[in-house]
Amino acid sequence: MGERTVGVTPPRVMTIAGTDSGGGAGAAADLRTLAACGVHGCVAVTAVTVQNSLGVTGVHTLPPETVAAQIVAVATDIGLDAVKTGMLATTPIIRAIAEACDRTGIGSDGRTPLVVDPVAASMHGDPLLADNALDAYRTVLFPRATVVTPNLDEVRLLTGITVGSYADSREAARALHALGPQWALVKGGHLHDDPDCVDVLYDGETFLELPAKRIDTKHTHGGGDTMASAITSALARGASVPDAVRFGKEFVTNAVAHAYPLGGGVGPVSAFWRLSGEETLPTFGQKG
Ligand code: PXL
Repeated sequence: MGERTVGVTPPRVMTIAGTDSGGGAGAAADLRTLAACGVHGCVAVTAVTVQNSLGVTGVHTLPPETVAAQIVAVATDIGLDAVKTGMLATTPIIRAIAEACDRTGIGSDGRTPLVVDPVAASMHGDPLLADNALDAYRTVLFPRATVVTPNLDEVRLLTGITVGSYADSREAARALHALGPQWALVKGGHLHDDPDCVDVLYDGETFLELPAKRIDTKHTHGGGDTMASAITSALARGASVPDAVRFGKEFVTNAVAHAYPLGGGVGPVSAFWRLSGEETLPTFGQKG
């Protein structure tokens, strides 16, 4: 009795992301997913969004040097086993992140894996990225990425390719890979005619097609963030990129299946599916 116990440090993951005041997407979705995947989540905040289930009504970006300082402070003390980017907002922020990654061994030099989810807009179409920042993604961040994970809208913005078939997905994966990441993942979730949601993963040599059954729900807020975070957690555990992507795909498919309504608009996918059931939680006579 009275003995102190010290736990085992889990793998450490940083998300470089914006906040969503509604708690559906961005850093909140990332941290929920990282917790559900059993890794320690750290955050470098890039921007604060004023947001609820109906959309984004304001964005306040942080100074690029504050974003970079968060990365360096964590990497040089706590250490990081994998890093993920989400909403990065502006070209100066992207440049500052790249510099901080180079200083701390994050990215394609092979030390700490870097997952780049090139967030451009909310699912309501609200812009989360300056127009001129697409080029910074292409030329600054993609060459440093272990894997990039755009959805089809982001694919179109980044490559000019409108994907309507698997052949288009492969062409887009080739175009994305040519920008320098080790792997390109073209997600099929936005290909609404496809009952299989096939994602295409490409390393410059081989295409892997990853299907998952489409789940019929409008509540998919934070789905991309959740998938990329689950992928990042697996990389932090030492998974290969194909295994990490398979894990992320299964994780987000379950999260979409457990999505819940919130507010009057679009609800979030739920990383809670991974946690043990309610019977293990204490009851406090709570309402509802
Ligand atoms: O899901 C993409 C995303 C990422 N980050 C923030 C967001 C959103 C979508 O709304 O608000 C902060």
